[in-house]
Amino acid sequence: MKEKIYFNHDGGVDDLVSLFLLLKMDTVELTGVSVIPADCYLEPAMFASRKIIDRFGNGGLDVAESNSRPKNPFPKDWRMHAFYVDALPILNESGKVETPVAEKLAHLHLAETVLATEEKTTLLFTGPLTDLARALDAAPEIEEKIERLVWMGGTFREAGNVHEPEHDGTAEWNVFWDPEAAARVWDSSIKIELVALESTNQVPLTLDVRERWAKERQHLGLDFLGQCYAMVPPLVHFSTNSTYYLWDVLTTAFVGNPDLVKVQTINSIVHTDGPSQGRTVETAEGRPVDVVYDVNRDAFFDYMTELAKKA
Ligand code: AGV
Ligand code: CA
Repeated sequence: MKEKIYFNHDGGVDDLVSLFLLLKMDTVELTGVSVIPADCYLEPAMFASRKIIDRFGNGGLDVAESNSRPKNPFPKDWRMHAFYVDALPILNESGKVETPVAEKLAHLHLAETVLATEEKTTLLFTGPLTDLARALDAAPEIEEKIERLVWMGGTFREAGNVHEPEHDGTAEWNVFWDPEAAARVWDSSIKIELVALESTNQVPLTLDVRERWAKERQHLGLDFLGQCYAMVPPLVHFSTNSTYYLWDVLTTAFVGNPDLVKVQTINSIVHTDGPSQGRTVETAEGRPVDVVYDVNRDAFFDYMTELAKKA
């Protein structure tokens, strides 16, 4: 039987590529999709999501909008990426958008979908956890119907990826955007599987990967990957604040193929205030989370490339 997945994302290039790849996995069934305006603007991210489902899915889905708000907003330049994906000719060939916008807001859509699904649901989150925290407050009964949460978020290294005034650089962005939401989910009994910077640092966007997709662009899905990853800066000489990694795609690939990575259980807490807000810290008093800390880089790129070829 196929694993039931609910996907909440925040409209970045790798979030939208993740949606595409989920639609191509035959081991999973997407039960719902929602979009939070964190590392994106909501309107283009909603359109892009609906068009990706139209083009690469089999219908039957709607997409819910979140009205969640940040504690620490993302930089505008990064949020613009959703406009570029939404405008790709591959997604606009038909001239229409069929996948509907859901009537309910994202957190209520999540709760409703989880409760309406007979089996337990795996939650896949590739943006902040705000909608899950709100769903748990609005409908605590969903907790026992959640199989696990797979989240791109956090790090236990010294260096996070937040380089902002009044911060010490120890946080990962998806936690930093809404640290209280992460702490709320840490307080629940949900099994948490974290794809943290430890592993995503091992999958930067590099030129050899781009060249590989370019060479085989006669495959529609690889052309789509190539177009999407043309929008963001690769790692060439050294990593900067804007260097792009395949953060969310690794998280999504982990759901489809757990053999790609290594996992270790760590007891942790989330800092919600001060210059380290959004930092995840290992401590014996913390709650257990399963941390993906290592990945077979070549096997990962092979896996996602083969999946995309199915389009
Ligand atoms: O921290 C990684 C998260 C992932 O969910 N996002 C991007 C991925 O979708 C935020 C982010 C960190 N650095 C970035 C980000 C960058 N250089 N460009 C865009 N987004
Ligand atoms: Ca994201």
